[in-house]
Parts: sequence; structure tokens; C-alpha cells
Amino acid sequence: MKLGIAIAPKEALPLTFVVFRDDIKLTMEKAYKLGYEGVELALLNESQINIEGVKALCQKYQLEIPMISSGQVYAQGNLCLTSSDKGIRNQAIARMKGLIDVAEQFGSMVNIGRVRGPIEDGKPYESSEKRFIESMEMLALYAEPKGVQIALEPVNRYELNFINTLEEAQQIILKIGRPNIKIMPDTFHMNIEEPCIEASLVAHKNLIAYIHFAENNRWAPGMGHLNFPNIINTLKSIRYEGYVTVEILPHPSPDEAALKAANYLKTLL
Ligand code: LER
Ligand code: MN
Repeated sequence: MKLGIAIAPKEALPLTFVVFRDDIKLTMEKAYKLGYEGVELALLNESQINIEGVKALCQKYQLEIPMISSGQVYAQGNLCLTSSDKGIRNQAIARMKGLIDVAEQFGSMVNIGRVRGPIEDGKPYESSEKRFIESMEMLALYAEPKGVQIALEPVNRYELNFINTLEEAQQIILKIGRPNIKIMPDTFHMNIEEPCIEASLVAHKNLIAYIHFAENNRWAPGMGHLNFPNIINTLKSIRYEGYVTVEILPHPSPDEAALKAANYLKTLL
């Protein structure tokens, strides 16, 4: 398994769950010094980074960009894939295609977390689901020739009322039927939604492509009550070899959170 850390450009809203919201060069240097192997970039749109510049930083600091994440597209851009407003839906699809183009440049995946959007109030589940399935099919077909995988992230019920568990993600992936859509568990959400974190990881092992690590309180692993030794042993037992990326609050400070997470997880991985 490889260790990653989620970061965002300086302009990102505080709602983004990243450790560092700062100059990308500075945070990539910090990630490298702390022993992280990759950085997940949370982007609002494709023009937020200079691709060649970030490629050079990846070389300099021996870092990969395993994931381009899209939480800001929903949190800041208010765009989502289930919207009954066709204009908003099309803008969300266009925005995600832009992020897929960025992902192609770095050999990254792209995540679909909150940007999938909610089941709209008072409207039937099936119509939101249908819009989501159609949008995902379009995105998967766009991403496929670029070699980009799309990672669908179950999110807890207090943040979104659509796709809360790994099983719900698996069922909808089967309905979409595209081979480049996988599951991206996040231990913070799993702690709220899954009957047993370890059992759910085992049951969905064939679809898991990437993982977010955060404590029950969204602080760094080791600062809450999740059993990370057990979770990591389970991931080893299913031969998971992808990234575990910390997506945590900058508590007590960004530098301390990044250091605590790295120190704790390196001994376990
Ligand atoms: C938000 O809670 C989260 O986990 C993100 O990765 C999903 O957009
Ligand atoms: Mn997450």
C-alpha cells in the first residue's frame, strides 16, 4: 500500500477536507519531507493548476498524483450529476470531463463523491438515480480511452442522501455497467454507515481501487477511536495494493495533522 495526502490549491473553501490548502509547491515539498508517496489534488476546475509545473514538482519530490478529487465542484461550484436542471447537470459533466483530462496527464483516477448530488427533495428516487446513471455512463465512456478510472465514494447520510454504503455503490456500479468505475471507501463515512468496516472491505474487495483514511472525528488516524491496525490488516489480507490517502481536518494544525498521520500510518503499513 502507498501513503497519500489530500491537498488543495490556496483558493479552495475551508469546506474541502484537506490537510493543506496552500501553495501547491510548498505543500508538495512538505508531503515529500514527511514521507508521503502521493498527493491527491482537490480541484474546482482544470485551470486551477499548471500541469507542466506540477509534473516538474512530481519529479523533483518523487511524488505521484494518484487522485484528482472533485468535492469542490459540488461544495463551491454547486454543480451535481443528479440535478433535474439539465443546465446544471451538463455543467457538472463538462467540469468532470475537464478533471478527467487533468487525470489523464498524471495517470490519476478521478473521484465522484458529493458531486454526484442528492436525491432531490420530494422527487422520486428513480428519476435522480436515472440521471446519475446516464451521467456516469457518459463520463466513464469519456474516461475509458484516456485510461482513467472513476472512483465512486460512498458518503455518509448527513452529507448526502444518495449512495451511503459500499454495497449501494456496488449495486449502482453494476447498473451502470462500465469496467472503469470502481469503489473508493472512506473510513470516516464507513464508521457511520457500515455495520462492520472490515467485513465491508472484504465483501467489496474486487471493486476497491482507492481509499480515504480519516478517524471517526475526521482527525488524523491515531487521534480517534477507529481501529486502524485492524483495518490495515484487513486490507493486507485482501491484498489491497493501492493508495490509502489521508483526508483529514487540519487539527491541531495542518503541519501537525500531516506529521501525526504519517508517523502513525507508516508504522502500520
Ligand atoms: C467528504 O466527506 C468526502 O469524503 C469527500 O471525499 C467526498 O467528496
Ligand atoms: Mn473522502
